[in-house]
Amino acid sequence: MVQDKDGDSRGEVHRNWIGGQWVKGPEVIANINPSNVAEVVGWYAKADQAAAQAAIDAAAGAFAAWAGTSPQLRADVLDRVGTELLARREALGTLLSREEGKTLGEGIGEVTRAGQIFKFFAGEALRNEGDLLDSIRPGVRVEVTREPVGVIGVITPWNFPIAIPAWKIAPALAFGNCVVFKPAELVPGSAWALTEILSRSGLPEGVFNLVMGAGSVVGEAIVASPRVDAVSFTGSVERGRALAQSVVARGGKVQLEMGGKNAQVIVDDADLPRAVEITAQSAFFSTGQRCTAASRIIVTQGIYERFVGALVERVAALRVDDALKPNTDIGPVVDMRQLQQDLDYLDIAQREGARLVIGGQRLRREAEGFYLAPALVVDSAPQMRVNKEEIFGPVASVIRVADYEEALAVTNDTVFGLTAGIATTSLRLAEHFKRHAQAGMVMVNVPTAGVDYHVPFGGRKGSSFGPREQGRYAREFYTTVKTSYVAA
Ligand code: UN1
Repeated sequence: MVQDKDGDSRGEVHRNWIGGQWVKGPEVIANINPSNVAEVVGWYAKADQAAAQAAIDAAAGAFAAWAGTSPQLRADVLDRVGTELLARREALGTLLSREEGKTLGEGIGEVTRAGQIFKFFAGEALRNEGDLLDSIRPGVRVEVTREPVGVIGVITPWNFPIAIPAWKIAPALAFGNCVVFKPAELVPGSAWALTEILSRSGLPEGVFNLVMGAGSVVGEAIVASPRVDAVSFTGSVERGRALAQSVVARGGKVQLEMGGKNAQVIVDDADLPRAVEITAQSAFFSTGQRCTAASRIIVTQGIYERFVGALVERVAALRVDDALKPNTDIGPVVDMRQLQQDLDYLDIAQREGARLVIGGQRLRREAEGFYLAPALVVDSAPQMRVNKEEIFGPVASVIRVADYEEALAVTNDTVFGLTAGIATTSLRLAEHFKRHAQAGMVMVNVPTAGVDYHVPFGGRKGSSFGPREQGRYAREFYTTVKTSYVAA
């Protein structure tokens, strides 16, 4: 590798973006490719507490001017970012797949989604409409308008390295907020690439800032700062709950997207090949590393044997390999910690009496990586830990139930409520499930994961907290309401 301008023999170190400057960090992190652990995708500067503070100050300083800009200016910036993401989706998708391990098709798809999100919110900047009413007092009018919130802390997970940042950053900027962005430490590459595009998009200094680093340092600084008006977080339940307490305690606004233990119900009248495809996609694609993935497959007894037989055949045919190889269906698990968690849950399931029918072993491929054969567990009971706790890997368990009523009861027997899916040809059951599944998103004959960007995203119970993300509903979190009374 070349000697870079930092005098660093590792190659170029990608810096943090603070107040319109590329800023070095006291430490450097290596971004490792989970398909080939010998490969460093890039080196990234790690921000410390002082850097996080500088980013927050820059954002706070830029807010008044940015909040007052023309919506046309904000729309133009977001539109340019969207255009560049779409134009470079192959290169950026490759980077994403190299650092996260999802397949190239999924990586390019995710960058495409990020581009579309920026374009969508470019339009939303121009559609920030309000209400005008007559007051109950004669001669007085009432206006209800939306104003930006201020500085938004954006804290994102590793499993969607560009789409989740996009669906928080784009609406934040569209409505006139400033942003301090802390991506997951495992995937700084896509975050940095997005920042580099934003740095050339026409944003004034300080409006958008990137601080890569540890949650316990950088995340903590964002959460604790009274200058950060709102925090949007996607990640674990444990971290989300703790973060919310700190933010709320100091009067900040918070939005959380956390875990799932999503059910995919298959009833007797389901179209079998379609049900199998939907389940394979929901449970195993993106290596099962989606909060929307289905991990409880609830099957009524009339179709049980045929369905499980066909699903096992489908899982056996899934090709697990390097994320960039053209025929790969399932890439590696993101890192060793996550792989160990997947393996531990498979042990737990078997100790609790469930039966592993396929997968679950580490796989050797050309290069050393975190490869795990997609695993299916059967004879599992709703109370087992494998059916209660989020695993976040290519691991699914099958629960046999007598009928639809029991399937619905098991679906709702969880502390989570993000997505719930049913495969059925019955309009009656589809309608009933749609109304009674306790989830923020219900899927009828489509996978539980893989959502659209122009409609609300979010869950109930322990899965989410605060207003919905995405689509027109995103405005709720990224704006604050003002009611004005005017007498002429
Ligand atoms: C999707 O399924 O398309 O962390 C998106 C997650 C979710 C995003 C899922 N917040 O997996």
